[in-house]
Amino acid sequence: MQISTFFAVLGWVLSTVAIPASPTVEAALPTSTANVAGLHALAKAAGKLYFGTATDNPELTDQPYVAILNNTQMFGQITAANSMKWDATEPEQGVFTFTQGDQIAALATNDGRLLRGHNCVWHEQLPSWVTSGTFTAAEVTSIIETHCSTLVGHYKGKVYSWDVVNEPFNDDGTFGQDVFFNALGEDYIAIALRAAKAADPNAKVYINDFNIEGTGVKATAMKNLITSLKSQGVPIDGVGLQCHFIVGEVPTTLEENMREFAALGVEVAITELDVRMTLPETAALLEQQKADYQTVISACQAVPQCVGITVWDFTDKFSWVPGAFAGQGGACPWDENLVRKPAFDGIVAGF
Ligand code: 9MR
Repeated sequence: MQISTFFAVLGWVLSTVAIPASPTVEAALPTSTANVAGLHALAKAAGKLYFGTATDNPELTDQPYVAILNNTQMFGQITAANSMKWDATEPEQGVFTFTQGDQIAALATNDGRLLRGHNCVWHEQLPSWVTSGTFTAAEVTSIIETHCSTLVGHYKGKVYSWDVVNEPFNDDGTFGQDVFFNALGEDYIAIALRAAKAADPNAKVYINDFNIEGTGVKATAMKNLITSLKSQGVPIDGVGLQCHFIVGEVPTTLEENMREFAALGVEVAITELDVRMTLPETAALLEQQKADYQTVISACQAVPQCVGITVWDFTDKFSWVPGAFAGQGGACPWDENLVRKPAFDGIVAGF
């Protein structure tokens, strides 16, 4: 056999034989080909305030990761994935710890980047003193006010926007039953927003949720809440669309929905973008994921009130997805080896 024929046959065999998952196959998957200075630079050039990422304290010992994170052309905004949450910041009543949150804040502010605060009031990641205490409505009010004003006050002047209330709704558009709602009904939302705004009047106060990215009952519930808050004079500056999507399932009404939010007089941000898939990754899945990322960026691009986009960490190495959904992953624009995926090019194309 001629040597060229041999290689042609070998190439055919390699391209047709299903090889079990291994580093060899991963290396054969398509990667990014875009040659750009950075995603934040593109976002700015496109008129947006930022392209950013979530990050977490344990990740900051990973030097190759940090090198990408600290590229201010790539990421112009940072969110703490965990270290500004209630369990991290007020583990005992009245005892506040900001060391971990400050480390994330410094990453942003030392480099002149924007910081999103995440979050003041949420039914998850609460310390047990909040969830297992027996409190009157007046006490819960005071607990919310103390937490929000101390947390937001600590970061006063450093935060572009706060997710003051996180995930208040069930998927059917009813309010989640948590320690706050059970004591105060939906009034807890206004209490938190007012306390946060008073603590840092220059920070935008947001409500952030998932499954409100497309039109539907949950998005309608959020719109009704925003309308109601505005009619009562409660501060509300923005709505965060988390955008934890599944490959091939980006809502077709994303742009229309963002316009409807904007029409209420609030800004919109994409706060926690990732696009997960059932593993293993394949070339076809990565191509669809690229298209999905592009769809999301394009929708934000089309709506002037969409101020920016945050990915919920940029690498599969540190994604929350595999820990939350068995057998799923691959959700981020960089792979586990910090190699840019086609999804990166989807983001570039979206701008
Ligand atoms: O990324 C966060 C992960 O490390 C935590 O274990 C998890 C706990 O619920 O929270 C993750 O972040 C969530 C965010 O705060 C709110 N929206 C959903 C995110 C993914 O769960």
